[in-house]
Amino acid sequence: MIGLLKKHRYFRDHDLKSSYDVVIIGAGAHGLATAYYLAKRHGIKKIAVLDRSYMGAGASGRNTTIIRSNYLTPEGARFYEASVKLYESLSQDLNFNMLFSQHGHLTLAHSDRSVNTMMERAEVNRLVGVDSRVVYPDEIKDLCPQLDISDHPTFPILAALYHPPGGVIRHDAVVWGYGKEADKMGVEIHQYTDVTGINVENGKVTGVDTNRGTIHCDTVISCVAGWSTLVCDLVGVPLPLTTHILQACVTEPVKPLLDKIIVSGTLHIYISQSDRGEFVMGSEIEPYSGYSNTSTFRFIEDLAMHMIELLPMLGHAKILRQWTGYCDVSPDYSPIMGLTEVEGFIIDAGWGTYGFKASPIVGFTIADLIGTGKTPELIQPFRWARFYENDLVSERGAAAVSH
Ligand code: PYC
Repeated sequence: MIGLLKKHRYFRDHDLKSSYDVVIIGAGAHGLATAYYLAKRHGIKKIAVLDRSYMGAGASGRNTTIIRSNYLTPEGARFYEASVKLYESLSQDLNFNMLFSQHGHLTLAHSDRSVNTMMERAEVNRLVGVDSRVVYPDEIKDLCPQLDISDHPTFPILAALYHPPGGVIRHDAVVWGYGKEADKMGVEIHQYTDVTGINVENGKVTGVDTNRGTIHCDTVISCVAGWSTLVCDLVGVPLPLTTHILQACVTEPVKPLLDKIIVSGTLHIYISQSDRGEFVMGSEIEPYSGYSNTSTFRFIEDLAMHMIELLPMLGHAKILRQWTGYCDVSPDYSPIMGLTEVEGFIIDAGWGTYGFKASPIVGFTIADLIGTGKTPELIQPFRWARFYENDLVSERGAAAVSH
């Protein structure tokens, strides 16, 4: 059994060494992408990626796989556009079929206020080169004949933000692809390795303590999504985040029916159909914060009620399974990335419900930050210091379904 466990299809097991150049905490898509780009672009190969669980166990392995860049702020739209571009060539770059399909993304507007927000997003998107525009019911009907555009729903559809490059990708494949290629370049992935302390001397990181021993290193990156506040507490870096649960579910697989991703902020829902035929559906974050992982019947009831109003044919679909994940929400609904007051300790946190779609560009830019010593322009707006420099990036209007 032990022998079997030591053989992984996409990466090798190693004894934990007493020192590395870089330690990355979290073997999800962000951590593995960072390791991959550090090795590939900067030749840094003495890297340990540590995870207290298995590779991809957290939000990377359980999300609704949506990729898009139609954000509200120029900073957000530019950043996610760079991520979409990396996703477009990821299957080739990692030699791994990611099942990426860019069928288009429609964010529905059911009130004059949200039509205005869609117009503002379309304008910002156009200015920074993101393909999106406002469309009205006749065109919405052509784009997605399954939607009920009549005045029967409680909240009829008035318009939508149409984002043609929006798509879905096989989330576990992103994790496996980055892990496999990072491993090939010498990166060590250590599963079931729990970081219990981060050591600092004279304001500089000197290493980490784990359940398997102490590691010496100059650079530690925290890529642990919903666990960020706990890891950052180990090093005394406070994060202005609250942790909430997000619920989602999938139906049984049916024939291909829906090729657009549909999002409604007013109804707090989003849906896409996977290549396997399942409808993948989710809602907004729960209003209470905490680390419960209990799925609720209320979520399924509310979601089904709203989904069926928009897409009546879903009334026949059976729910196969539901799950919950953790989301860290920052005061301005934008992530927090880059240097901290502790030299050598780098954060990648505050991803709300939109972290998975940022994985490639997070890895790319954090690797550049470490490799060159300079904060890349794309992530400068998301620095931790913005909270006391009064320089927020308010993404409330487009960060997730409910905002
Ligand atoms: O921000 O696109 C998004 C999203 C999809 C599911 C949750 N958030």
